[in-house]
Amino acid sequence: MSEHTDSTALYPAADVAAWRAAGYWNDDTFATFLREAAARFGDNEAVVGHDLHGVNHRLSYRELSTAADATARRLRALGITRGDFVVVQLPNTTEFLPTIFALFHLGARPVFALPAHRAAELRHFLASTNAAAWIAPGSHNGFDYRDLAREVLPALPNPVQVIIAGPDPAEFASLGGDPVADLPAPAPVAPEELAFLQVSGGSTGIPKLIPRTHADYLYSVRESARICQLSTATRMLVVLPVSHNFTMSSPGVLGVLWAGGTVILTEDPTPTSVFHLIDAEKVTMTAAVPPLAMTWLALRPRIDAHLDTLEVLQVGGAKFPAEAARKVTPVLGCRLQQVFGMAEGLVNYTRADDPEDVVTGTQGRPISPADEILILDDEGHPVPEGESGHLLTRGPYTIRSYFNGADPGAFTDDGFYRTGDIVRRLPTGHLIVEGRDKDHINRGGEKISAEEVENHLIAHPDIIDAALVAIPDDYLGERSCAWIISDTPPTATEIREFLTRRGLAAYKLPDRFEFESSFPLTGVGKISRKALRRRLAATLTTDTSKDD
Ligand code: AMP
Ligand code: DBH
Repeated sequence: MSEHTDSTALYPAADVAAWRAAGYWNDDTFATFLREAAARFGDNEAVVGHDLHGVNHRLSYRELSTAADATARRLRALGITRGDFVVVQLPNTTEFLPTIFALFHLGARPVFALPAHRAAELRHFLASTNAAAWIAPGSHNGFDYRDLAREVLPALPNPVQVIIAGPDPAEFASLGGDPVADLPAPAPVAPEELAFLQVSGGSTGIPKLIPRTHADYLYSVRESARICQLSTATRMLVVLPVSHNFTMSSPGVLGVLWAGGTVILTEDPTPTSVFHLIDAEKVTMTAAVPPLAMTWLALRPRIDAHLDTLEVLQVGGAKFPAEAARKVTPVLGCRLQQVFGMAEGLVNYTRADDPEDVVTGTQGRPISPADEILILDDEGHPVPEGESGHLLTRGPYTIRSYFNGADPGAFTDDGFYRTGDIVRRLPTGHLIVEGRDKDHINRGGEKISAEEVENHLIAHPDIIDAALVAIPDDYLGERSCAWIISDTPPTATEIREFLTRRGLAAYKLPDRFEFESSFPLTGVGKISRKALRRRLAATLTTDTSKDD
C-alpha cells in the first residue's frame, strides 16, 4: 500500500481529533454522498446538460444516482477497484457526475485532469500515480483524445487502460459498453483517507497533484454551501471546467448537490450562449474567471436576454480588478461574490452581507475559523497588520504536502502551505491579493506591480482586459510589456497619456504594447503569464532578427 492509502498519513492525528471535536470533520464520505443526496432530494432536478453523444438530459437525483450505479457496474467489469487511481478527463457533459460517483462508490481515486491538458500533463498524471485507467471523451471539440492516448501510452512505465466515454472508442474500451458486473456495496472508505487528486492550475508551471481527503474536502463543500446560501432553489450554471477545484467545490457542483439544487452544465462560455441559458434555465448563480467575466460585462449591452433570475456571479481564480468588479451589479443586475481559492485548500469568499466596497475591493475572507493565515516579509517575519507580504496558510482543508512529497519547499516545517500569493489583510480579516510573488517587474531596480498597472489600463473605456508582463532587457534587466485586449484599440501614445493623467509614475508606463483579440489561457481560462512571456520572447526574437 502506498503512503496515500494509509488513513492517518495526510494530517497529524492531533489536528484530526481537534477538527472532529469541533464538528468540522465528520464521517461523511464521497462513497455514499450521491446515494444520500438521492434519498434526501429524490425527484428534484439534479443535473441538466448534454452528453458526449450530443443528447440532452435532465436527471433527477434518483436518476443521477441510478446512472452512477450503472457506470460503477461497468467500471467494475473493466477491473477498476478500490485504491486505483483513474485519470478523469471529461468536459462539461452529463457523463462527468456518474463517472466520478461511480469511482467513489468503488473506492477508486479520480485524478481530475482538465480537457485542455495534453501530452505533458497526462504523462505526468498517469505515470506519477501509476494510474489504472484514463477516462477520456474520444474525439471532442476538434481534438482527438484517442490520438493523445496513442501518443502518451507507449512511453509510460505502467499499463493504463483507456476508457472512452463518447462515441467511437476505436481500439479502446467504452464507458457505456457491456459487459457489466454486479454492483458491489459502497467501498468502506475512511473519511480521513485520500479521496482524489486535484491538480494545481499551473499558470506558471506543470500542474502539481494535490491529495484531498473525504473529510477535509466535504468540510469545505458543506461550509461553502452554507456561506453561499445554497438551497434546493439554487440553479447553478457551470461554465468553467467542471473538474476544476473552483467549479467543483467553491461551492461548485458538489455544494449544489449537497444542498439539493440543480447543476446546469454547458460547454459554451460565449456571452450569447451563457446569457440565453441563464434566461432559459432560470439560472440563479454562475462562476467565472476574470477574463471571462470581463467579456460578459463588455458584451452584455449587445445581447438580448433576461437575466433577472441571476442572483450571484462568483468571480475567482485570478485577481478581479476593482474597476471591473464595480461594473457587475450595474451591468448584469446581480450581486458579485469574489472567491479566492486554491486547489491546495484555503478558500476565501466575500459574504452576502459584506458592504459593497468590501465585495468589489477584496477577495474575501477564509471559510473557517480554523484557517490560519500568516502574512510574512521576505525574511519570514510577520508584516505589520495591513501591510502586504507572502501568504502562508494551514487549516482543516489545506494540504500538508503534495502527492508523493513533491515540491517540499512549498511547505514549512510546521505544515503551513506557501501560497506564492502576495496579500494584505483588512482589520475585518478580508484579504486583498496584490499579485504573485513573481509577478513584479524589476525595471532597473524599480519594482512595478503588474496588477497596479493592469488596473489603470482596464479603466480605459476602450480596453476590455490587459496583462502586464516582464520582457528581458539588456540595459534595465526587465522592461514591461502590456498585452491589450480591445475591439477598438487606442494607440500606444493615447494609452500612455491616459495612464499619465491617472497619475501613474513614468517608470510604470508600459514600455511596449501588444494589441490582441485574446490572451493565451490556462486550462480553466486564467491568463497564462508563462505563455504570454513565451510569445513575447518569440516576437522579440523575430523583431531583433529583422533589425539585424
Ligand atoms: P491553483 O494553483 O490552480 O489552485 O490556483 C490557485 C491560485 O490562483 C491562488 O494561489 C492565486 O494565486 C490564484 N487565485 C485564485 N483565486 C484568486 C482571486 N480571487 N484573486 C487573485 N488570485 C486568485
Ligand atoms: O484558482 C483556483 O484554484 C480557485 C479559485 C477559486 C479554487 O481552487 C477555488 C476557488 O476553490
